Amino acid sequence: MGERAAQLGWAFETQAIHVGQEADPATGAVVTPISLSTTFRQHAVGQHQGYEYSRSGNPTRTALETCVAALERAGHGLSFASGLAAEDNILRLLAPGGRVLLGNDAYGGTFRLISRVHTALPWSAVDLLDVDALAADWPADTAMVWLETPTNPLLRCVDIEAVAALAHRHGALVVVDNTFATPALQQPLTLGADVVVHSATKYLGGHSDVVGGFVAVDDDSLAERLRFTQNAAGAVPAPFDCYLTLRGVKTLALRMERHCSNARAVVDLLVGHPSVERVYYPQLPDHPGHAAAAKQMNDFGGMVSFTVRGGAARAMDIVARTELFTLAESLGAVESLIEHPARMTHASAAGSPLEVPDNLIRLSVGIEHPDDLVADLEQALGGSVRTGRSGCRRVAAAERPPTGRSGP
Ligand code: P1T
Repeated sequence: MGERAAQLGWAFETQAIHVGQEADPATGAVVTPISLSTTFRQHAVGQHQGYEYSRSGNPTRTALETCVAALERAGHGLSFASGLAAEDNILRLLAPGGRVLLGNDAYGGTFRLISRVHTALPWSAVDLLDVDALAADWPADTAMVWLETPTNPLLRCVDIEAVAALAHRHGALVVVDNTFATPALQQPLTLGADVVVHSATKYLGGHSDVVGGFVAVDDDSLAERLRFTQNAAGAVPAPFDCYLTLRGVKTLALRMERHCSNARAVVDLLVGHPSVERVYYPQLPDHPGHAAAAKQMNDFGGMVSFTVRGGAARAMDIVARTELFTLAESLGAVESLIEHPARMTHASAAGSPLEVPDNLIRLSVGIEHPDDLVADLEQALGGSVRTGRSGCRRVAAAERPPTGRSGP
C-alpha cells in the first residue's frame, strides 16, 4: 500500500512508465516479461502465488491493468480482448429491462452491440449536451447512461460532471467511453463517472498493431462483478497483446501532445477552406460542447471531422485522394488516417438516430510532421488555397489549455 501510495504521487508521465512495471524479481528484467504460461503451479490445492489459470489472471495482464488503472485514477482495471468485449462485459451488469441512455452520436459498433445484441435492454438515443431537457424527460427505467466525449465521429463534448450528477439522482450508472480523450487529457472517474471504458486498440496501444479493450472502476463491488463476468465469459486479451498495449501506454502523454498540436494545424487549414462546409473540433469556440471540453480536458485531442461541399460523392473522392493520410477504419495511432464514417465505421447506424451526415470525413491526425499532413490534405481538397498558413482563423495560442503534466 505504501508503494502504491508513492506511485500515485508521481505525475502521469512517470506513472505511465513505471506503475505495475517494477523490474522482474526473478531476473531483474526492466521490461515486463510476456508470461505465456496458461497455468500456474499450486503448492497445495488453492495455495499459489496469485495466479491459477491465465483466463482468470496473467502477470503481463496485471502489469497493464495496474498501470492504466492508475492513469485513470481508478482502484481497479480490467483489460479485454477488444473494446467491444469490454463494452459487452459492462452491459452484462444490467438486469433485463434496464434502459440504456446512449448519446445520439457514438461509435456505430457500440450502437450495434446495445441495439442488436443486448436486446433485453431497452435503449434511447438522447442529446447528452442538453442536460436540462434530459432532466425534464428522464425515462424512469434508466439503469445506465453511456456516453462518449468527445463523441465518434462528431466530437461533441458532454459535461461529465453534470450528466453524472443527474444520473446519480436517479440511481443510474454512468459509463464514459474515454477512447478519444485518453486519460492523458481527461479522467472521467474524477468527474463522477462510475465506469471508464476504452478501445485500447486506439491511443492506448497507439501503433495500429493490437486490438484491445479496457475497463476502469473505483468501486470494489463493481470491480468484483466485472471480474466475475470476464472470467466466466472469457473475453481476455493475450499476454502479447497486453505487452504491446503497455509498451504503447509508456509514450501516451508525449504522443497526445503531438496529436493535439497536429490537429490544430489541420484545423487551421480546414476552417474557411472553400471545399469545407463545417469543421468539427472541440477547441473551436462554436463547437457543440466546447465549454465542457475546455473545463474537463487538458487539451482537445487528435481527432478532426469535417463536412465537405458537394455531398457524399465529393467526400468519397477526397478520402481516396490523400497520399499520407491512409484511407482506413480505426484511429489513435502514430500514422494519420482518413475515413468516410457513413459508409465505413458508422454504416451500422444508418437509418437510426445515430446516423451521420454522408458528406462527413473523419481524420485521425497522427504524429507525422504537421507540414506534410497539411500539404497532403491541401492537395486532396483540390487546391492551391492555403487558408491556414495565410492566417485564416488560426486558433489563437491564448485559447489553448496547458498541456503536459496532468498529474494527480
Ligand atoms: O474496435 P474495438 O477495440 O472493439 O473498440 C470499439 C470501439 C469502442 N469505442 C469507441 C469510441 C471506438 O471508436 C471503437 C472502435 N472504433 C473504430 C474502429 C473506429 O474506427 O471508429
